[in-house]
Amino acid sequence: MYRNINWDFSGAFPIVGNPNILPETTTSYELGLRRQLGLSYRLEVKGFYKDIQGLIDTRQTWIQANQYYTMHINGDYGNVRGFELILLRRPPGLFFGELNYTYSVAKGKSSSVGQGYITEWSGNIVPTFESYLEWDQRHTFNANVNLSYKNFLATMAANFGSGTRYTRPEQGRIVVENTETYPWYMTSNMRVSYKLKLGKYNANLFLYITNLFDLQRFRQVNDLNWYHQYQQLLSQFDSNGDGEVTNSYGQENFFAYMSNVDLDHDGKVDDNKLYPERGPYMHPAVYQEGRRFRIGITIGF
Ligand SMILES: [Ca+2]
Ligand SMILES: [Ca+2]
Repeated sequence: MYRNINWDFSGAFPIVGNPNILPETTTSYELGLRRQLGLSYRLEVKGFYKDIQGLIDTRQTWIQANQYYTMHINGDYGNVRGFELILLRRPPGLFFGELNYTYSVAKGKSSSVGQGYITEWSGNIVPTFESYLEWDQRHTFNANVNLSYKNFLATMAANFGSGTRYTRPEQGRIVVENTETYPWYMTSNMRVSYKLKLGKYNANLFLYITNLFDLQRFRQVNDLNWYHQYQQLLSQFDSNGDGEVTNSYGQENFFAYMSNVDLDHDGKVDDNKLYPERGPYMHPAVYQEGRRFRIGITIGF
């Protein structure tokens, strides 16, 4: 808001604040239904609709033909809608915990405060139509389940999210944002503990496992252009969508695909095209950390 309040235009692509800027306004509606099922279960269904007006973006103002500045304005709007299902089981009992699922769609004109600025700075045209917002994510599912028996407690927490959005690279000057999706992502942790007495002390023996299913998923890629190129190529040739192109769709199709992805001619898809998320030089750090075990004991005095 008060950024560059002295209107200093000495740098390239100056950007100034706007003390007249209004707060973003959100109108949200939520309709929910909560139902008790027996003594220990509860089911909740919620629908939500949220309109965000006056999302802050930037606009260019031209002083002379070769000089302009960029100012923050209340330019954009967004809209989030969806529903949520929650199933809860209270302790005590052998099993207790919570499951929840959310379906949501987020659309609007700009995902972040700087997006318009970056778009104009790179010489592109700011779109005047709606697209998916960067944080649009269709499905999320969370589970937190406990198993409790005598001195023994096991807790599992898992979060699943369908793919988040990215913008297709190299679209020319009119950029349609966030039409593409990354694959789904999941985290899963488990903690198992056993309470015991050590003399007069209370002790807790535990095993903590992160990435329980040892998944190799990613939420970002090393080189977006590279990733998008080979992902597109695969979906173009892989008619059954299992991630592989084989001879069974016809040799012509197979060879056309291989001529793009087997550049060392060893008959196999090159690694950097088989795992395009790792980029041309096979960057290893795009994935989530592998499964890990930690064992420990806590003693209470
Ligand atoms: Ca296939
Ligand atoms: Ca090869």
